[in-house]
This record gives sequence, structure tokens and C-alpha cells, in this order.
Amino acid sequence: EAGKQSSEPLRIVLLGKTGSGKSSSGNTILGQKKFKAENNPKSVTKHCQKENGEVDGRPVVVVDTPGLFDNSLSHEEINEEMLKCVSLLAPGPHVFLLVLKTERITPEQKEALKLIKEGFGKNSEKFTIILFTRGDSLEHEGQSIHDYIAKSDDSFKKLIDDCGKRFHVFDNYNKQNRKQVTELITKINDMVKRNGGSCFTNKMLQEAEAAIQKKTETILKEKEEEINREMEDLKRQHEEEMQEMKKKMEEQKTEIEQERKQRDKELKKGFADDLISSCWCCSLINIINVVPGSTLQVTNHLLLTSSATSNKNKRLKKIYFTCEKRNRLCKDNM
Ligand SMILES: Nc1nc2c(ncn2[C@@H]2O[C@H](COP(=O)(O)OP(=O)(O)OP(=O)(O)O)[C@@H](O)[C@H]2O)c(=O)[nH]1
Ligand SMILES: [Mg+2]
Repeated sequence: EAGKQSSEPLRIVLLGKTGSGKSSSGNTILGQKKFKAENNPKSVTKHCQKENGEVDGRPVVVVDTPGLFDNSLSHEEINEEMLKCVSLLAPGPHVFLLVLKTERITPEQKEALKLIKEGFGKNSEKFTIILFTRGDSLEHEGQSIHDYIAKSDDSFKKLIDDCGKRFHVFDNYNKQNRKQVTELITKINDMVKRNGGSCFTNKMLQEAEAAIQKKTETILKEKEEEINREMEDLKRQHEEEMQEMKKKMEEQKTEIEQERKQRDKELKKGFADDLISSCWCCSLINIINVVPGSTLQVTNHLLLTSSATSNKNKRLKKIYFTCEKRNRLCKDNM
């Protein structure tokens, strides 16, 4: 089995935050500058890139990736790149190198493994080795990587434990140091052996994707139910408001109707008052209408003439003139 393992190329994926030193580490492994690496505040590597080489006579294939977990890429882009980087190394990578800078430990560094597990599935931690870069800075400070880890907090130690305590340190500025590469390959080989010679397969990725899909669907379903509930609430609220409005309108209508009736009543009453007080003659005319030939008190009627004509009420004026006409008629008859 070991023979078979050494004859097939060792397939490596470099993962990590942008600027952590993935491309530089890829170049160190291959012993050639195949990947673009530079000090840039923005991410340098934009897409997965596959390069071949040899380490100690063993064929090696390295896939460099963009900062997949930096929030700079959309969910679809990350999925696409993850699928691509696993597919590029068909039947699958032997190792995920989680590249971390030896600097003050950031929350993102602690989150890195979680993100890999989320992206590639729980199984992926069996295939992960932490690769610290900037070994030169540690050396400059006279620190070993073990000192650095010993000083770190518990959550960072847990990250290393979760990766089966597998880690390695690179000084990417020391091109002559091939020992660091040989040691890394030995650590990868040990891990592969412990994994029964297997690699991380597309099937595992598909399982991880199915788990993500299921989670997404559950979230979507919950969201949909929430939206439906909100819609129902809104509909109910709207109906209640409409009912309330309808009720108010009915009340207003009744009120207006009552006011109108009241006004009519008052108008009629007022009019009748006017009629009686300022033109009682009209009543007499009415009597004449009902009982033709009744006696008329013409003098009284004439006395009212001035008050009726000065009244601005048109109806009253009309009645007055009718009165006068009839009055004359009655006079003639007398
Ligand atoms: N001192 C020191 N600097 C390093 C080391 N490794 C990488 N760097 C520097 O770190 C910077 C970023 O390195 P890259 O290899 O481009 O990082 P990356 O992870 O590929 O970055 P992206 O492609 O943007 O995701 C460069 O300026 C490198 O020279 C190292 O071991 N020591
Ligand atoms: Mg890069």
C-alpha cells in the first residue's frame, strides 16, 4: 500500500485567509515560483490554480486557492471554487494545508477550521494540517513554533487539537531550506497512512454540500413560514382596519343623515315660523285655497307687505306675491 501511495502524485490544497502566504507556500513546496505571491492589501489570487512538481523524487500536485473564507466572494463563487479545487485534484486531495500567519492570533484564524469544516464537511479535518508561515519572524524573535502555540489561548490550542495536532512551519523567504519541505511531506504521508491511504473525495464534498443544502432548505423553509405568518398578520390587520373604517364611515353617514334631517326639520320649522310671524296672510291664502270664499282680513295682509318684501327668503317672497295676487282676487270678490 505504501508503495502505491508513493507512486501516485501527492495532491495538496492550500487554504486560508488572503495574505496568509498560500501562494508563497505553494512556491516553496514546488521549489519554483509558479504562483503569483506579493504583499498586497487586496487579495492577489483570484481563482484556483493547479501546478505540478516534484519533491524528493515524488510527484506533487498543488492547488492554490483564493481566500475562500474572506467574505470577498459570494456563496456561489466559494462553492464553485471549492468544487473546482477538489475536482482539479481528482480523485481528491490528500491534504488541506490550512495556511496561517505566525502573528497575533485573530478571531478569523480561530474561525478558519470551522469554515473549512462548513465548506468541505466534518470529514475534512481528518485531512487538514496547519501550515504556519513567517517562520523567519519567529526565528528573529528567538521563538519556536511550540513556544508560539504554548502562548496561545485555549481556543487556538483547540483548533490545533481538532486538526489532530498536525502543524508545520515554513519560512517562505528561505528558498534554500528544502528540509522544511521534506518534513512537511513526511507529515502529510503520516497523515495519509493514518487515513488508510485515502484522500478527500468529491463524494465527501457532495455529502458536505448535501448537508449545506439541507441546512439552507431548512432555513429557507423557516423563513418562508415566517414570511407567511407575517403576511397573515398583515392581512388580518388590514381587514380589521378596513372594518373599522367601514364602521366609522357608516357612523359618519348616519350622523350626516341625522344632521341633515335635523337641519331640514329646523329649516321647516324656521320657515314655518317665518311664515306665521311675518306673513300670516299666507295662512289665510291657504285657508282660501281650502275653503274658497272665506273672509280675508285684507288690511292685516297689507300691513305685512313691507316685512315680506324686505325678507331675503325667496320662497317667502314668492308666497308673498302669491298672497298679494290672491288677495287682490279676494278683494275683487268682496
Ligand atoms: N516574512 C515572510 N513573509 C512571507 C512569508 N510567506 C509569505 N510572505 C509574504 O506575505 C505576503 C502574502 O503572501 P501570498 O503568498 O501572496 O499570500 P496569499 O495567501 O497567497 O494571498 P492571496 O493570494 O491574496 O490570498 C507576501 O508579501 C509574501 O512575501 C514568510 O514565510 N515570511
Ligand atoms: Mg495567493
